[in-house]
This record gives sequence, structure tokens and C-alpha cells, in this order.
Amino acid sequence: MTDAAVASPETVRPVRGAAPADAPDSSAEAKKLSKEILAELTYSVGRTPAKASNRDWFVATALAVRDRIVDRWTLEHDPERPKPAKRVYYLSLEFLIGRLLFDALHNLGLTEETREALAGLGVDLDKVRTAEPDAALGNGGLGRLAACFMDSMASIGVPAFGYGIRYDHGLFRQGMRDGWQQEYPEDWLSFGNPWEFPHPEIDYPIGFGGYVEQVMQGPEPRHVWRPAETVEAVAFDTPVVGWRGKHVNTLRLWSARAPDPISLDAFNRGDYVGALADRVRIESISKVLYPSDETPAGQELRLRQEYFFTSASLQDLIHRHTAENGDVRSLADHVAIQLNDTHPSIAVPELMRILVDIHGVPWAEAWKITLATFSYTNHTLLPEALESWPVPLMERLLPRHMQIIYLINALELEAARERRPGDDDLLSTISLIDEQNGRRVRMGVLAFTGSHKVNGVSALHTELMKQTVFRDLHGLHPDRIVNKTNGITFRRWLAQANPGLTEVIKDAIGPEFLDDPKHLEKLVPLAGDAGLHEKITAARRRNKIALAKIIQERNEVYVDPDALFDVQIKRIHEYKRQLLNLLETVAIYNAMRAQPMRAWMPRVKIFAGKAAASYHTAKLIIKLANDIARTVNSDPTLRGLLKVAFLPNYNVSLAERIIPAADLSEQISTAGLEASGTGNMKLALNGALTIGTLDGANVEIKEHVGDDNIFIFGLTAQEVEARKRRGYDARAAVDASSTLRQVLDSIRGGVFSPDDPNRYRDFVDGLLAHDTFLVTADFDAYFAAQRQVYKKWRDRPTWMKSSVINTAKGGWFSSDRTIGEYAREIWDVVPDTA
Ligand code: 26W
Repeated sequence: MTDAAVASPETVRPVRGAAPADAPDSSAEAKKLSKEILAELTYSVGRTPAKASNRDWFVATALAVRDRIVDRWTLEHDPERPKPAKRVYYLSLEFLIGRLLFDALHNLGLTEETREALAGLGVDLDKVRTAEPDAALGNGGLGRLAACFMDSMASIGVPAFGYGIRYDHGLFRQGMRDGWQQEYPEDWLSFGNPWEFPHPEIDYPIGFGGYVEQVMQGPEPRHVWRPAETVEAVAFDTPVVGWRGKHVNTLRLWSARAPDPISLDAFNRGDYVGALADRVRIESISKVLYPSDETPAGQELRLRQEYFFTSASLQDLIHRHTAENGDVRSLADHVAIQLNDTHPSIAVPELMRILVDIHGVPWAEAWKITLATFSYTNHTLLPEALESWPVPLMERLLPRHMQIIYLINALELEAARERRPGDDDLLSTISLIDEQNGRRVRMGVLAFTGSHKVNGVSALHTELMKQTVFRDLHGLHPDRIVNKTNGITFRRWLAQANPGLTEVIKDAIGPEFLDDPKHLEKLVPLAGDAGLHEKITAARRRNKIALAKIIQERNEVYVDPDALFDVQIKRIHEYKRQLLNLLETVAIYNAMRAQPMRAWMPRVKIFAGKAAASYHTAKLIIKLANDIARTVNSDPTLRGLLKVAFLPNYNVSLAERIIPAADLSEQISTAGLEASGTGNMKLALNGALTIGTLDGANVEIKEHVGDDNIFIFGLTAQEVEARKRRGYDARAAVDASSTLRQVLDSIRGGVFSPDDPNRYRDFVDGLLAHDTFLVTADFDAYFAAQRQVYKKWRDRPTWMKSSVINTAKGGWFSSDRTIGEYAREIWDVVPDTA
């Protein structure tokens, strides 16, 4: 650990103190910061200003800002201070954080002071900002939600720890080679991480394998697990500062360390590679994030990751609990554990093992404690995304946990049998063991069974949970499933990402919305105001020019900032239907080529997103987007009125540049399949209009903004269900739509792939044979909805009015609201709003 606070002499660095959010004398604050940044640069980074790179300035600035956070942090964790009555522990295999500098500056109210301080040193804060690598410890929505929740918990005063894995390598970097996605390793830690505090002294042993012994102690046998192998989990802490610097929580990420750095036996034999082999194998646990969302990896290493961070987190929180409260039996009074999807659901048998085997708590009491402590969030209904592990693998890796799972299962099935005698179908669906597919442990059932509350992430998703995957469990436990519609932190996604719009809003309605985004509703009466429209349009135009510059640099494509920016940014997945958007792009293209001189409305189709490395269809869709882009962008008959850009390497930082520049937000998943979506909320908050299906949180966005301010199209979840049940015939749909037929013919025939005319033949044939995601069924409705978009865009005052309403109603989608609901209705903790 390089703690500058210890290393640098007091003469160059005045005594530190947490800056109040509204520092009265901002120029004095800037001077103080300037001194501190310079001291960090000199004594912690070891550079002179003349030689310092933007990266060096970033580290120096981060360290100076960090000191102020740490002052708060230590104050809050002062042993002399009363302990919070109850803490929340958010267990997540993913935290998709992005950059932290502006988060910290914004929440401490120091952005302008830091800009001034750096400017005085001849340095541009915006350049320093981009020198920070993204912390990409997540795949997509689920990981980003965890990051937004961390910000909100600190902001509304919920005492919390986030627990996860400190991956050496986050989500792969996406490059493009000839339009095909290439994966490159990501290396966010290569220049160090100024936000984290390594704690090599905080470590816990994590066992794997071995056997279970029964030891007689009194009348009852006691089970002792003797693992064959032990890994150490070492803590790395990152402080998470909330709004106005009032609260600082902790993100504690675990890194794997081998108990023995080297095998001396092997080394002495001259086997130098073998001497390190064990260490490499053991430490591989925290090496890399599994880059697949929606399809379980299924490998042993993934299960090891899950147990590794879950066990370390439980040991750590139980240690804290017993140190503060003495008795482990009062755990549920002081601890709420949220399981972010099933990835940490091995926590259920792990807590039972700790309570029963280690602390000697009787089974029934231990089960009560477990149920009262855990709650579980489900993020997807896609059957292929529901985790399950082969019983033989679990038995080999976690033999005691498997015994406990069997016992939980036996007791649950017995209880169900008593309540529904003779209902064998029920027993097979609620069983923790799936007997159909070669005996597997169903992690969703495990998480459900061990939690007092189970939540979905939007109203529709929660309803569908009750009707589909958890139908029988819901029947037995009708009060367990609750809804908690997702949210986003508007501090990052409005105030930091879009300072231009934020200033306009401040001028219009005052700054109160920065504390409570419900105040954004004050914009409603101003929604038709021409003066406001003008200001917002000017702010958005600046954002669009900035994005156009990025597109020019990365894709070598010029786009007109006055064109409609039509944006689809998210993981590439068939159910998200980037294909539907591409088909419409080709339809416009065909129409423009047929009538080149018509007054076509300028439009830019912007795509970004990563595909799982093994997901061939998703990668082919990226290639198709790039093929269409190349063809369209270089066709002179279009006069530049249609442009297509697939921006490579989508990540949090790129999202922060695209979202404030978007006019239209594409949320076009097959209804019933997108659990919530959160990008939809970010885009709407920034004033983009949504074109979308009635899926996930789109439904609630529609309810808030009203039917006139959103473009809804396509089959509903119910209709999708009915179509599938009847057996859907894509060929019939294509026969009925001449536009669609032409589009598919041109793709199939090689119009966009002259270098390889057959590239999309099987793909199109496959779509016609099995259109699993009903792309062809929704095409005509989508095409018609896009024509409504054109119509409205031409009537700019009406468009802008809708845009303002979208921002005004965005407050409800704040993750502060979501976290408030979790606190009251699931965790039973009272936020400290003081
Ligand atoms: C085990 C492999 C795996 C990995 C990740 C399966 C499933 C996942 C996640 C559940 C995928 C995910 O990120 N889901 C998204 O969660 C968001 C936050 O709730 C929602 O907004 C998205 O709709 C949902 O797709």
C-alpha cells in the first residue's frame, strides 16, 4: 500500500479536513487542493510537474481527493462512535463501476475547485479525467446496477458494505478487425489503483474439496469439513462517498492468495515452473471476470469464484457482528444480506454450515436466522441463464454444502407434501435438485428457499416471475416475491455525464433536484416553453458535436450533429433485437436508394455493445452492423442523410458520452424477456424519447411520461406467449410484408457482403425457420413506429416538449428511490438522512 498520508511531510501538505460540500470560499479550497495535488505528485507519484503525464496528474488528484473521503470514512468507523443498528451487505459477483474521479469530486462538491486548482498548475481536468481506466468488473446491467446501488446507499445513508471480487482483469476490451469483434485482455490495474486500500492483514481461509468427518460431541454428531485445499481471501477496500460527502461506505473486494508462495520441494529439484504451479492455479480464482452474461459459464472455476467471495464475505461480516454484538444468534437483527442474482446463493448453505457446524446453533434456529438474513434479487427469466451446478461437481468441491443442501431439500419437500398431498409435479418443480438434466443443483430455488424476500426488477418482470419460473414456490410462499423496480444514480448519469443539460435545468427550476430528483417535475409546467427548448437544444447540440468527434476519430465516419441520433447501446443479444433495428436501417436504405431525391430526414444510427466471446450469432450481428455501416456510409446516392456507426468497446465511460447526445432510445427487446433495462432510464432522463416494446421498465417509463411522449409498438408479453404456443411461422410474416421481404433478400443475397456473398445466407434462412425472438413478427409495427418518430421529429416544438417531460419524469427512476424501497420493505433498515 502506498499511503501518501504517511509519506509526505506536513510542510508541503497542510492538515487535511473533509471539505463541506458547499465550500464557502471556493478559491481558498482550490489553493489548498493545488498544494495537496502537488505534494501527492511529488511524494507519492514521484514526478515533477514538468515530467508528469495526465496519468500522473490523475493519480495525484485522486490521492488528494481520497484523503478527504478517508477523513469521513475513519470518522464513521470510529470505534468510539455508536454502531449502526443494522448494516446491509450487498453480495455481487459484478460491480461495473467505471471511473471514480468525477463521482468523488461531484459528491464532495469539489469539481470546480479541482478544475481551478489544476488549471493553476497548467493542467486540464477533463484530460486528467480520461486518464483514469474504467473499472469494468461487470458484464452489463446487473453489474452496473450494483454500482448505482453503492452510490445510492452512501447517498441516502444506508450503512452498507458491497462485497465482490477484485478481478485482475475486468471485461475484455472489444476491438474490431474487418468488422468482426476481437477480444483483448483488459488491464485496469497495470498502473496501480489510487482508490483502493489493500489490507493484506484482513484475510480468511477458503476451503475446497476434502471430506466431512462426524465427531461425537454429546448426543448429537457434529460435522467437521476437512478441506483438501485452502485459498486465502485478501481484502481490498474502496471507500464509496455519497452525495455531499455525508456518508462513506465500503466496497470490499476479495483477491485470492496462495498460502504458500512457492513449493520449495519442487524448486530444490530444479522444477521452477512446477514450484509456482499451485500458486498460479490457486490465484487464478480472482484473475478474470467471466465475460458471459445470460449464459452460465458452467466451469469449475466459476463455482470456485462464487464460493470464494461468498465465504470470505460471510466470515468477514460474522466476525464484525460477533465483535460488536457478541452472539451470532442475533445476526438477523443487525445484518441484511442481499444476493445479487444467484451467483452468491451458495451463501445459504454456507451460513447454515457456519451456524450449525461451527457455532453449534440447532438446525431449526439456524434456518430461521438464515431466512431472516437473506434476500435475493432475480435479474432474468431466460431459461438458459438460470444457474445450476452438476451434483458431482458440488460434491467434490463443497461436500459439506451438498449435505446441507440435501437436508434443506428434504425438509422443504416434506413441508410441501404436508400442504399439498399427492402433488408430485409440484415437488419436482420446487426441488433444489433438478433430476431431469443429469442431477443438478438449482441455484435459483436455493436462493428462493433461503430468503425471506425475493424480488424482481420491474413490475412486469416480477409478475412474470410469479407466473413462470417461481410459480409453484410463489404458491407456497405468496408473500415472498416483491417488486423493486430498478433505478440509476442521476448524479452520475445526469449531473456528471451531462453538465450542459444540468445547468439549463438549474437555471429553469433551481438546484433542489440535485438533492431530490423528484424536483425535476417542476419542469412539467415549462415543457412547452420555447426559451427552454432553445437552451436544451443548444446543450444537446454541444453533446452531439462531441459525440460526432468520437465517431469521426474511432470509425472515420462524419456524422451531422443536426441529424436525429438514434441510439441502441447494450450487450449484443438476440433477445435485445439489435437485428430488428438493423433490418429497419436496411429498409430506410432501400427506400432512399429507390427515391434518392426525396426530402429524407437526416438520421444517424448508433450502435455499441459487446458480445460474449462464444456467442456466434451475436458476433455475426456485429459484423452485419459493420457491413451495413460500410455500405451505407459510402453510398453517394444517400447524400450523407443516413449514417450508421458501430462504436467499438462500449463501456461506462463511452455510455457517458453517448447518452447525453441521444435523441432516440432503442428499447426493442421481445416483450417478456428484458427484466428491466436501466439504459432505458438513463436515456430518458437525459431527454431522449424511447421507441420500445412493452417490456421491463419500459412499461413504467410509459406510465410516467404518458403515451404521447414515448413510441410503443409490437407484441405484448402475453401476445408473445400466445404466438409461441400456437407455433410461429416467420415465412408467413415475411410473405405478408414486401418491405421486410426486400430487406431480407438484400442481406441474404450479399448486398452488404460483396466480399463474401453467402455470409448471411444461413443466418437469414435460420431466422425464417426459427424466429425465436419474433423479429419478423414485430417488424411492421416497428417500421410504422419509426415513421411516427420521423413525423414528430419534424415538429420540433412537440418533440422538445416530449423530451422535457421525459427528463421531468425521470426522477422516479432514481436508484435512491429504489434503495429506499429495499431499505423499508426488505432490509428493515432506516436510512440516516441527517
Ligand atoms: C451465470 C451467467 C449470468 C451472468 C449474468 C447469467 C445472468 C446474468 C445477469 C442476470 C444478466 C444481467 O445483467 N441481467 C440484467 O440485469 C439488469 C439489472 O437488473 C436488468 O436491467 C436487465 O434487464 C437484465 O438483463
